[in-house]
Amino acid sequence: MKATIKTFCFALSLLALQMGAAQAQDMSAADKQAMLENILQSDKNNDGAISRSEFETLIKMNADDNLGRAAMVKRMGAYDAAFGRIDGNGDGFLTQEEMKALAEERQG
Ligand SMILES: [Ca+2]
Ligand SMILES: [Ca+2]
Repeated sequence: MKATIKTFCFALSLLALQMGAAQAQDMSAADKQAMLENILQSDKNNDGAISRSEFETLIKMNADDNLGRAAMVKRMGAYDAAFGRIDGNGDGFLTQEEMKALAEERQG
């Protein structure tokens, strides 16, 4: 198995990011599980980071499952905007650190 603890921790950080503080309380356990599975599946090369193409896959899977804000991003085709907002250093990959930074951002 190549799905290591590193990958799992990465998935959890992304999960926290996508749920957001308020949405976390509204998501059912089934929804959380579905999103976690989507995250693990979207990191196709298991490098612990989400590339731009992997991100689009993830958003589409989440949108199909009606998770978080993914449906809105998909409907608007706002992949670049959503990705760019998370990719703090602009290198084209979403790392754990970047997703933690965004997850810790409080809106409003
Ligand atoms: Ca990857
Ligand atoms: Ca980056």
